[in-house]
Amino acid sequence: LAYENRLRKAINSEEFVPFFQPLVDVKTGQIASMEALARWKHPRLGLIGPGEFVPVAEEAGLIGEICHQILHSTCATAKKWLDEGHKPLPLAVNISWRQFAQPERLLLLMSRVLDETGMPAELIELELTESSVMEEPDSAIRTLNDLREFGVQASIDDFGTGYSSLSYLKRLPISKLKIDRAFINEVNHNERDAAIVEAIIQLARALGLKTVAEGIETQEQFEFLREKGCDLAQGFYFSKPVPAHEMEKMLIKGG
Ligand code: G
Ligand code: G
Ligand code: NA
Ligand code: MN
Repeated sequence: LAYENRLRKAINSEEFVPFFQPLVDVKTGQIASMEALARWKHPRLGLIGPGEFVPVAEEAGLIGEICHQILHSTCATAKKWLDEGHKPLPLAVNISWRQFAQPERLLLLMSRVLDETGMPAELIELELTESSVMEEPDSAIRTLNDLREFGVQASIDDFGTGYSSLSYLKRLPISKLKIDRAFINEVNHNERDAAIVEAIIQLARALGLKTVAEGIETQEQFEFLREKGCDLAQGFYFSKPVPAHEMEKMLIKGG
């Protein structure tokens, strides 16, 4: 309960901020999109990662408010970059399964934030885990179609670590599969991981989806993915998640 109360206080003092990590186009090496990752900027303890506070916030029913703060701040920042003449880039935001399970609230939140910030819906992409979507796939398809009507896209995060029904995967209105970094770690040394990554890329291609490889830390990993035809890559090899002002320095003006 103590932690829960501190979370409430932090929500009131707007201590949740997005960090940004670039996604690189494997063919051109250029930044092609960004992912917003929540951080709690604690006045005394410094930066706290989502691995610590997201599970507590979900349990306490506070994840919606934190998400609102992150989404609002992310969209306001991205809109500022657009207004300053930076190239429009898609922006991915993580959505917890708890929020995805309340589609009316999620749609309302999206429309409010888009109204408040003026951010074009077409540049927003929600990242969902396999379990968020596969728990109640028919309902997920409806929600994703509603979001799409709005202009908002979706992708499946950490693909390969949950369970996906292929018969539903082929029906999901999504645009990307993000290959979990667990398969990328040893991709140059473990033939099974290499085979899995290659198979995911081919599956995605057959379904008309783009692939993102997460957790790229070395040039060898990047080269493997380029050779196999992965579309986008993300990881410390390019950049760790950074505050907005550092992300802005990486963007190309007028590009
Ligand atoms: O940034 P980091 O590697 O610490 O993120 C850890 C986890 O927290 C990731 O799985 C990511 O999906 C999740 N996460 C990051 N930001 C958010 C957010 O704004 N909302 C939700 N629900 N999860 C997030
Ligand atoms: O679950 P999700 O994919 O949203 O998690 C993203 C998390 O992965 C972020 O918290 C980010 O800090 C972390 N991350 C991003 N790139 C790398 C990387 O190259 N290596 C490792 N170990 N973690 C990464
Ligand atoms: Na993510
Ligand atoms: Mn992921």
